[in-house]
Amino acid sequence: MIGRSNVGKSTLINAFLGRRMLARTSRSPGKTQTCNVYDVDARFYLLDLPGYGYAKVSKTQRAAFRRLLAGIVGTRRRLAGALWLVDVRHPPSPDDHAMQATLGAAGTPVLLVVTKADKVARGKRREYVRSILEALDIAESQCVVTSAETGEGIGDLRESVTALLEAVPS
Ligand SMILES: Nc1nc2c(ncn2[C@@H]2O[C@H](COP(=O)(O)OP(=O)(O)O)[C@@H](O)[C@H]2O)c(=O)[nH]1
Ligand SMILES: [Mg+2]
Repeated sequence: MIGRSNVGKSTLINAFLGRRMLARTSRSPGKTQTCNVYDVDARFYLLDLPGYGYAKVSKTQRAAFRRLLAGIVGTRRRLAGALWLVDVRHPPSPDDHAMQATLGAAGTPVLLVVTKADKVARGKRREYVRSILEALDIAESQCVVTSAETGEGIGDLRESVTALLEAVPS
């Protein structure tokens, strides 16, 4: 699971796992540079990567992040895919495009997870999501719209993750 700092990653992990305050939501974006690993029902591992795109991060930290990511998408076997989070309200940033290029180059299956759907009015939701999909050239079938606040899309996300796991060659 990967996304810009503050995109709602920790909150979504908690909603996904159905537990509260397991993944800590922090007030200091960009600080967590470790990869948290969750064993989900002994079925698969969910990797919680550090958020990217936060300005106040040192060059050393950036390099460490790139190595971590390269190790995960480049050499790990049986990686089912990347859950890539973007905030419904924000057009994709240069950092997002760079992340897409990295995942694409590695051939990692990507599921785009749009977060914080509750932050835009229902009537405008489709329009916001469509413009993100267009900017990233991603198909609707490769995308899940979620809100950890209301629980919207969390069931769909679980189903999409199951589909990714089932597609892993054994
Ligand atoms: N309204 C709303 N706020 C959210 C949602 N998910 C996360 N947030 C808020 O967004 C901020 C960043 O969330 P966090 O999970 O710490 O982001 P992270 O840096 O990506 O791990 C926090 O203030 C959360 O309460 C959501 O679905 N809806
Ligand atoms: Mg977090």
